[in-house]
Formats: sequence, structure tokens, C-alpha cells
Amino acid sequence: MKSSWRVPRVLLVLLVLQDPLGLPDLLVPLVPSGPTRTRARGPISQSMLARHWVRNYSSTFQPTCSLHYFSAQTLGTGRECIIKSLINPRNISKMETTFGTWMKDTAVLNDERIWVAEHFSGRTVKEYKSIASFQNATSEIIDGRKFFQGCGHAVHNGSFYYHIAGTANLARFDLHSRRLHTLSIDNALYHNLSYLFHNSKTYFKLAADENGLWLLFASSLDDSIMVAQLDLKSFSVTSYINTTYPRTKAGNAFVACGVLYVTDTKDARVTFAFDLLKGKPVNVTFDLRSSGGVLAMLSYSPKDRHLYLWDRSYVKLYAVHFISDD
Ligand SMILES: *[C@@H]1O[C@H](CO)[C@@H](O)[C@H](O)[C@H]1NC(C)=O
Ligand SMILES: *[C@@H]1O[C@H](CO)[C@@H](O)[C@H](O)[C@H]1NC(C)=O
Ligand SMILES: *[C@@H]1O[C@H](CO)[C@@H](O)[C@H](O)[C@H]1NC(C)=O
Ligand SMILES: *[C@@H]1O[C@H](CO)[C@@H](O)[C@H](O)[C@H]1NC(C)=O
Ligand SMILES: *[C@@H]1O[C@H](CO)[C@@H](O)[C@H](O)[C@H]1NC(C)=O
Ligand SMILES: *[C@@H]1O[C@H](CO)[C@@H](O)[C@H](O)[C@H]1NC(C)=O
Ligand SMILES: CC(=O)N[C@H]1CO[C@H](CO)[C@@H](O)[C@@H]1O
Repeated sequence: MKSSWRVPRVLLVLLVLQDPLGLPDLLVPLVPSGPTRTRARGPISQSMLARHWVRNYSSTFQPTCSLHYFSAQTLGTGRECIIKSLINPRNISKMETTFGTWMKDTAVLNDERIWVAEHFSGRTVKEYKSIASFQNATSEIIDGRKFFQGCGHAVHNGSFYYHIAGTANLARFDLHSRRLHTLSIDNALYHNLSYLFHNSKTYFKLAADENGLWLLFASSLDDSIMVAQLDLKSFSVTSYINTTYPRTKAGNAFVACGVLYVTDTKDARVTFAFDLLKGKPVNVTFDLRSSGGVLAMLSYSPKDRHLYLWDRSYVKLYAVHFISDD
């Protein structure tokens, strides 16, 4: 069985309680009430966390970044979970197509596979064993059974999620069993060029973060960007959040640590942010890229805390720098 990045609450509580020195430092920026927000810090396994903790704890008694993670899990959070900047941009590969999506599994640790959906429409995805075989173009073709639309797909916990072209349906394609499930979304724009994100010809955008998987779409009633929180056990919508932000002002968007980040229509800057757990806007902006050329895809992975981009035909990574990282 593959391990997941989720850390049992018991372990978190235990580790937080073990450190009397860390807590006062952390209580300052925290919000005492409200829904719990979680954020993983890089690829995390239980044993890694434990080892990391023990080493730091026993050697110096200094609170470390991993403690913020524990406290966010157990106590809720404040501004420390907001993105401050994007750092360390890297080109991974030059692609042949302007449009496309590249993905790693955003939930399963130790799964180094990469999936690539070329163009904004099609029904196959390429699977690569690792970054090395991706750069070496050695892939296997997977038939996702229906045509996808846009560049908003995700691979999460062993399934490929995508918008079924021409319908108001979201697909979950199990990459192992090859079973397909669908979920119909009410009052969503899904055809006739009324895109959620015009630049990438995307109606539905899947966004994974530390809380699970979200679906972004535009309301057919008033063009607002809506966010549906998905329950993956039953493959249903848990709740809908109305950001009131118009799709016409959005280039692309992703979710990190419970906050939706939306770029301007040139995809140059993040100009709007919305706290999905508190249901209100957040005052934060930062640069993404120089304008010009097509940004086909922009997604966050909670597993490695990177942004995945498909930018002017280059597949790229950025590291995400949160306020708490200072
Ligand atoms: C990625 O490649 C593009 C095109 O060659 C280049 O302009 C850019 O500077 C590269 N970016 C990085 C971070 O290497
Ligand atoms: C690239 O793929 C070829 C065969 O497809 C293989 O012989 C070669 O070792 C691979 N190179 C790397 C760096 O993986
Ligand atoms: C992944 O799916 C398995 C069942 O297939 C489930 O037990 C597990 O909780 C899921 N993990 C995440 C992170 O959703
Ligand atoms: C498609 O959009 C056009 C203009 O944007 C509108 O005139 C037309 O009625 C729409 N068609 C459907 C089927 O919604
Ligand atoms: C979203 O909220 C705005 C402002 O409260 C409201 O006017 C609009 O009808 C809402 N849209 C949906 C789809 O709930
Ligand atoms: C948003 O933040 C900026 C700079 O941090 C500040 O100048 C501005 O007044 C803030 N706006 C609101 C509405 O709080
Ligand atoms: C102060 C200290 O020892 N920090 C270490 C905590 O553990 C991380 C991850 O192993 C190290 O990178 C730090 O140097």
C-alpha cells in the first residue's frame, strides 16, 4: 500500500505537547476559532516527521518549521499560512504543445509518476515513471475513456480528475482499476466558450491543497467564480463557496493551504485571494511571471509545496514561500 502525506492527529498532538518552548511562539499569529487548516511542509511521511522532530528537539530545543505544521493542524491558523512569494523557478522540459497539463499525484507520497495531458482537449494521458523518463520521453498511453476539456485536471490519490468535454460533469478515472465515475455540477458554465479561465480554455479546474480537492467553476447564474469542496469518499460536493469574483477578471487560479489565489487576465500577477475556510477575501498580491504567451496551467501540490506550470510551452516548477517560512 502506498502511504499518504496525511499525518494522524494523535501524532501531531503528541508532538506539539512535547514541546513547551514552541507553543508560546506559535500562539501569537494563530486564530483561536474557525475551521482547522492544514498544511504539509514538503514531502512528509510519519517517520520523516518523527525523525526530523527528534533530531531538532533533542539537539537544540528550538522550535522548527515542522512545529508550525503541527500547530496549524491542531489549533487553526492565521496569516502564517499565506503565500509571501514564489521562489526558485525551474524549467523542467520544453513541450511540443502550447496547451497541456502535467501532474504528479497530489496525495500519494513516494509516487514519482508524472501524467501529461497534451492540448486542451483529448482522451488520452501519457504516464511517465519519473521526471527522468519524462525528460527522456518514455511514456505509456492511458485512455481516460471520455474526452477532457481544458487544462484544469488533477491526479489525486490514484485517480485522474477531469472535466468531460461538452457536459457539466466532472470525471474521476481510477488509474488502477480504470473505472470511471462522474459527478454532475449544477449551475456551472461548461460550454459555448463561456470559460472559467479563457486563457487556458478551461471550464472546470481541479485544485488540490492540504485540505483535499476543490473544484473551481464559474456560476451560470452570475459569472462568479465558485469553489466546490469535494468529498472523495462518496465523490460528491460537500459545500459551495461563492467568491463573488467575476471569471472575466481571472487568468488562472490555484488553492494552497485553504486560500484561493487568482491571477490577472495576463497571468502576470496574483491579484485576488480568497480564504475558502473563513469565506472572505485576503489582501495579498504577488508576481507570477512576465506577461505574454499562453499560461496553460497553474497548479499547487501540497505534497511538495510547488506550483506546477505549463507556461509558453515550458513545463516549470516554482517553490512556494509562505509567510511562516521566514
Ligand atoms: C526557461 O526557458 C525559457 C526559454 O528558453 C527561458 O527564457 C527562461 O529564462 C528559462 N527559465 C529558467 C528558470 O531557467
Ligand atoms: C532513455 O530511454 C532509453 C530507451 O527508451 C534508455 O535506453 C535510456 O537509458 C533512457 N535514459 C535515461 C536517462 O533514463
Ligand atoms: C486514498 O484512498 C484510500 C482508499 O483508496 C483511502 O483509504 C485514503 O484515505 C485516501 N487518501 C487520501 C489522502 O485521500
Ligand atoms: C452561446 O453564446 C452566444 C454568445 O456568447 C449566445 O448568443 C448563444 O445563445 C449561446 N448559446 C447557447 C446554446 O447557450
Ligand atoms: C454570489 O454572491 C453575490 C454577492 O453576495 C451574489 O450577488 C450572487 O448572486 C452570488 N452568486 C451565487 C451563484 O450564489
Ligand atoms: C492591502 O495591503 C496593502 C499593502 O500590504 C495595503 O497598502 C492596503 O491598504 C491593504 N488594503 C486593504 C483593503 O486592507
Ligand atoms: C536547528 C536544527 O537542528 N535544525 C535542523 C532541523 O532538521 C532539519 C531537517 O532535518 C534540518 O535541515 C535543520 O538544520
